Amino acid sequence: MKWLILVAGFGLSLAQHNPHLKHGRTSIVHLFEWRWADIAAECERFLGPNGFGGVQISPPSEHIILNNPWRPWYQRYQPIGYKLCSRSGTEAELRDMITRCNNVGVNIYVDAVINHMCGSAGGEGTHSSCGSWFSAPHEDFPSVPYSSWDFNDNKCHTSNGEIQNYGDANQVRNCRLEGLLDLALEKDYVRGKVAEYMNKLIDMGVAGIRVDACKHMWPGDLQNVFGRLHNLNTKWFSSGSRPFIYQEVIDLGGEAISAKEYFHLGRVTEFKYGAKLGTVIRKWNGEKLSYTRNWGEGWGFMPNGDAVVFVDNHDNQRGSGAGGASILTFFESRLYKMAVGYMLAHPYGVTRVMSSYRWDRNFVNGKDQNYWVGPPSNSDGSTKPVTINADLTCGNGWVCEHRWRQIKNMVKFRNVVNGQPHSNWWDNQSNQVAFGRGNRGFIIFNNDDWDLDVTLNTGMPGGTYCDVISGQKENGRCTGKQIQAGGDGRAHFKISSRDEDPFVAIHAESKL
Ligand code: QV4
Ligand code: CA
Repeated sequence: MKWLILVAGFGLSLAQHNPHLKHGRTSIVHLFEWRWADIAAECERFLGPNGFGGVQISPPSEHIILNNPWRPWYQRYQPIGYKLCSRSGTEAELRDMITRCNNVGVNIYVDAVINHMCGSAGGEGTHSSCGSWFSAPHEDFPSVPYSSWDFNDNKCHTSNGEIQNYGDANQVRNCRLEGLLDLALEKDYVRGKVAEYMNKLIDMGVAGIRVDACKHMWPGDLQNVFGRLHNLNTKWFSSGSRPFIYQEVIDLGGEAISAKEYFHLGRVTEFKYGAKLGTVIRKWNGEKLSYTRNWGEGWGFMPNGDAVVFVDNHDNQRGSGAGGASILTFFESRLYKMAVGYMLAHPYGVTRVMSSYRWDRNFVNGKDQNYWVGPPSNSDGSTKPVTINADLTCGNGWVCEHRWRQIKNMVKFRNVVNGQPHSNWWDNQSNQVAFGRGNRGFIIFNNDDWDLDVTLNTGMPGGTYCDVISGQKENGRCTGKQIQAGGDGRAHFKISSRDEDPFVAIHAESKL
């Protein structure tokens, strides 16, 4: 009996850790600031056919509209209410997107901003994405409705009501983050409104939620809210499925609040992952790829079953959030592709791929003055559509890292090797390393300044394989390098340190 209760409790706490990915898919892509109509089309024409498991969307809730600076991306992290019209589109477009993506086996994960509403200096009026009236100075948001009773002002004891010291857990959770009006999630009423918002989305068919700014909310309050959530819509998910929860908590160590306080509620973003991987690939601080033999928990990362991992996110790719200068982004594409390739080949964590838009960086004293710049937009502030060029790259200022051949093919690699162990490790005690995933895949990197020339046991069945980095298998032929594995699984690899992409990856389905 005791044992049964234990098992039941364990099952309950792990339920929200499952992303419910379909058809053996393994990765999520963050289509940052994309319009719902473009995401729907991308699910059907690209993500479904290429084995992507899900999309993290930008916050769908009604948000403030800011003029100074002009229409920054971060206005969407300042909610005005829970109506579903946003810079990405209308509620009808959102619903259409969820339906169409689900119908091709691609899940939708919502970015939910529930710690706060807009900033205290947000003014009063109808400058909001659905046109709802609100008053920041009076903490009045009639479209929810929330009034000043629903905010934390009395619980915060700093001089100006702001978080001043991240060493004090009470401040971090009860005071304002950058002036953002802090919701009193201890109140049954507030919890009910937040859960109602999330349940509307769950009923529409989303598979889970990225919960923004969890460090700034008490785990007990979150537990209450998550406990109120419906099971996933049985039109697309098996009955009894709990929504996938992944919580944004930045924990690089040294603060009052640590990620592990949230593990029982769902997964947590592992920010050490991208910060360390960037440091290793850049060879900073004496780091070497050969030191990553025990990558994952061996590097002090959170337990595998609790982690969501990524090379960069929408904050740290523009220098805020966590990780600092070591974070790799599309701006340094050669190193970036290696980092994403490493992440997708390695078994640790649920992987999230970033997909960005371009902006002009302008560093002054190490800070990008243009970090605020919003998505490609027309003069009326509406977001430009994602156009697709003849070579399948994106136009109109959209980077579409997820469409880069090397990244797209590594997303597939991860699906093909899913469930296989990390195996057949090799390194040169410097920056040349290789590892396999059982007998289903093998990858090898040369991040040294000299050429790699080595014969290794890949663990793969004998045959000719197509490298999915320099090319790919198309109509049974290989457009890139070919790798011969003998009957004993041994194969010869040569990678020049000057190659466009100094790594090679083969898998069971790239066999010719
Ligand atoms: C300014 C001043 C304040 C002042 C305030 C009021 O800086 O000192 O009190 O005016 O007058 C924007 C502006 C910020 C402004 C604030 C309120 O950048 O200068 O404060 O609005 O008007 C994003 C952006 C923020 C942005 C916010 C809201 O990154 O710059 O603030 O959206 O628009 C921590 C957290 C972590 C967080 C990370 C960035 O622990 O949770 O910082 N990450 C998430 C999201 C992130 C988002 C938020 C949280 C907030 O990923 O994108 O912040 O929702 O580490
Ligand atoms: Ca808070």
